[in-house]
Amino acid sequence: MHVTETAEKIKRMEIRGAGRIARAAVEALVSQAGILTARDLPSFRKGMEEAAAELVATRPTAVSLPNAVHLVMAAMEDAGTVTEARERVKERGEAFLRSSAEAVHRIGEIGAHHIRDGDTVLTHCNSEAALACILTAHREGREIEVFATEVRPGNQGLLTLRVLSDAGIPTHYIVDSAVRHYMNGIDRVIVGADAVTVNGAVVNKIGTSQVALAAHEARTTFIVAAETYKFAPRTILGELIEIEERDPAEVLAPAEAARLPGVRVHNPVFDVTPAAYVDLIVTEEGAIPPALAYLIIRDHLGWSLGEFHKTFQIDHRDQV
Ligand code: RI2
Repeated sequence: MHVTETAEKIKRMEIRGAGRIARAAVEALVSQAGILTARDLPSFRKGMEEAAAELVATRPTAVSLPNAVHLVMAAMEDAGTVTEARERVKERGEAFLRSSAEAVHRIGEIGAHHIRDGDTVLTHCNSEAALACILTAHREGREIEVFATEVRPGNQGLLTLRVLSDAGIPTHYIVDSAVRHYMNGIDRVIVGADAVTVNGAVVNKIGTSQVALAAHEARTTFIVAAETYKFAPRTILGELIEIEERDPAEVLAPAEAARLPGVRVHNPVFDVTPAAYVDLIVTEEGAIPPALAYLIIRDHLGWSLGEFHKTFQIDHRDQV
């Protein structure tokens, strides 16, 4: 698929889910590298950079998107010719697609260990990483039931219901505001992530922090399933994750809103769950407490504070 078509689909959320968005962007970059006609390396790079910028600008919150795009673009760094650059983008892109799929599989295996026979699990939104844990536990023979939320306003809960129903897992469908009502009967909450910050806070679909709060109050284990490329390197520098605000029309029909002139409708689609409410983050490298988020950013994404200082030529003395 071409870059612009992919970008439009991501914006409209026809392609959605932090992992899927990253993979679609990488596929678009690989395809762009294949079709870009450039006489020399600088113009090839420029064409690729424009494509990367268009993809990254689609949605601001899921850090999987800039992380994956950065990884693929960095493959061109020491290419000497257009052919070489094209080849490297292709190789790196394909490697990312393979490792991203493997990561979900591995997260499923690791996360499933945290689901016991007889458990009732609650999930919010539609996360392939979180579902991988639930599906693996079910495949391994654990008898489980799942509560899945509706997820206003996008109703991504329906996507989750289809996956669970296809797998034959007994499932309960509830509106988002019913979470606390049921929480005492829930053994595990498992959700995905769009971003994990250096201090272990988790950015995920709006409502996740309320689910976490209810889980915390009920002493229910709260697990996040997130590939390492969802960890946000730039939060080391104190950068905040931008919370996407979508069209208010997704929340209240424009005709209805027009009759309510004094009312402003808000539609933030993500929220931040503090690390204190997160028991475990399951990555493909293993399950970690949120306090170890920096290690993932440093050891698996290759970004440390020193790296930032070099890359952005920050003078250490200015930082103190
Ligand atoms: P996986 C989604 O965002 C949800 O917030 C979900 O929990 C998260 O991405 C991670 O999804 P959106 O695109 O990568 O629906 O685990 O706004 O599939």
